[in-house]
Amino acid sequence: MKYKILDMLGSGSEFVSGGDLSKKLGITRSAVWKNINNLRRDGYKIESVTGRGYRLCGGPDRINPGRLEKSVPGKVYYFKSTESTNLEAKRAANVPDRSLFIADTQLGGRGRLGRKWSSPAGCGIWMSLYLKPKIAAASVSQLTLAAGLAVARAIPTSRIKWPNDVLMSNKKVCGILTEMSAEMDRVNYVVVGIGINVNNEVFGIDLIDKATSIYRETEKKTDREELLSKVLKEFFAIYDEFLKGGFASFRDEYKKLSATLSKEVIIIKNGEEQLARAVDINENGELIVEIDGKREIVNSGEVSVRGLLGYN
Ligand code: BT5
Repeated sequence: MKYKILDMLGSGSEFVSGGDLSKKLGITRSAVWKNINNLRRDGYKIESVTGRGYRLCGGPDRINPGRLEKSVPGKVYYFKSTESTNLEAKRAANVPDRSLFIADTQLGGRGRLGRKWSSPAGCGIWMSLYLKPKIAAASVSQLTLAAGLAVARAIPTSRIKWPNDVLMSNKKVCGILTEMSAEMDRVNYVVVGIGINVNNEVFGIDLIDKATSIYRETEKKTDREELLSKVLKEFFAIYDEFLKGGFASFRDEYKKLSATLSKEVIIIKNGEEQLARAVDINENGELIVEIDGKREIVNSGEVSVRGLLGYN
């Protein structure tokens, strides 16, 4: 009930009377009042003025799993603190398709190739989607691109660095780690892990040159729950299209938002660096580069791509 009240208070610019809330929700005014107090205890700032009603002035900087349920077709699993949401999703057995694992902080957040992902409390979105797509294992890496596009749609001015980063001002605001369990002929499940730096004010010395947050770029705090609902909405819309039409269904848009195309890049394969120019992303989601005038296909699993200038 308290989340229904929250929805009715909406984005918070207008007062909503206690009478209206009680009529529309079919509860007594004292039940409204109790729920409002409950929300205040959760950290929501709700103003009340006699004769006008209630107005939402600010949310808690906290993720409320109950509010997310309507954005997730499967189940929501929330952890105040855990090692890694990707690990939680992989360890879980028999969870419904399209479930969400989300944590306020990760103690052992992971990037690709055993790298670490910094996931401090109270400021980011650290989440994993558990999916059971009926697709070939070879297409699973395209889900990383789908997630990148979903995040880029949700964060104005951001661009996608192929294959798994989203950038703002050429710095990494989001990283994606897709893992799967598959047999020869079928995919058992896929876990798409997404980390977004939302309200981070500071980064450690090791990250400050390459990482940023939405807050550092816009100087405004973002409601994490709102952003998360946007990302989920975009992701599931792209995912539905992907299941019908593959990567081709979002390739054009992906290319438009690419920070990698038309750039000089360094391809790092087995520790060897090669200078190349990124020219296209093909129908399988692979990067096409030109090296000494010759076209080559770069598959996301085998290389790192680095820009010549700065991080992108
Ligand atoms: C990634 O790997 O970018 C994938 C990150 C996936 C994180 C999510 S959070 C939820 C889920 N649960 C997990 O345990 N993981 C997923 P990669 O391309 O390998 O980049 C890792 C590198 O990014 C590190 O070596 C650092 O240089 C840098 N890095 C670490 N933390 C960062 C942060 N918070 N913001 C930006 N860059 C970061």
